[in-house]
Amino acid sequence: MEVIFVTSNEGKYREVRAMGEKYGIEVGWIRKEYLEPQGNDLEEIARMSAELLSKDINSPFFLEDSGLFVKALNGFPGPYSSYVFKTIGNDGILKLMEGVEDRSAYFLAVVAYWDGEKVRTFTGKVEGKISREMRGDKGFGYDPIFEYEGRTFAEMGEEKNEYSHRRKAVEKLFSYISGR
Ligand code: ITT
Repeated sequence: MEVIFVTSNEGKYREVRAMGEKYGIEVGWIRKEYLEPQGNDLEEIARMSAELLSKDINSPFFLEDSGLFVKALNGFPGPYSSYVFKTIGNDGILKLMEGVEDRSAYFLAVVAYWDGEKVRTFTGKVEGKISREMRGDKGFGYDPIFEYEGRTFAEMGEEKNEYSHRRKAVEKLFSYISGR
């Protein structure tokens, strides 16, 4: 069985392709930046993005929208994670967190699957902490500053896929479409 993943982010695609193997699902890739409506609700953004994209893609597909939510920053950057990463990046988040004791943060992933008729969403969440400095050279995005049980995602490599927000959301999708 093949299903198409629409994303401009190669790091995300690689992770999701590896997750498909367990379910016998081949993950195809449309490398594309698509229109994401602005808003405060990740699930709503993902759903609307998929509805818009469905006008251009003639087969079932999914996309995945994620965000990093930092407790001491009242959930920032949240739905603006992509823009914030491109502008102030990991250095910028670490600066905002200087002197802050409560480092709690979580990643949220929303998968939006277009089955040819309608959109269905699946979510996944992982709780962790913002590290004091960047550590590790694997992964992508905020991985060097997101600590899970003492190690950053960028220090873990493949192992990240066992705990990640993306894994949880994507596995819900894969078990839905494979009936497993
Ligand atoms: P799309 O084309 O799939 O939208 P994107 O990189 O814009 O790719 P998102 O909007 O979902 O993806 O991601 C928001 C930001 O959060 C972006 O800067 C990512 O690098 C970062 N991010 C998402 N998932 C991450 C993860 O697992 N680890 C570290 N950073 C992550």
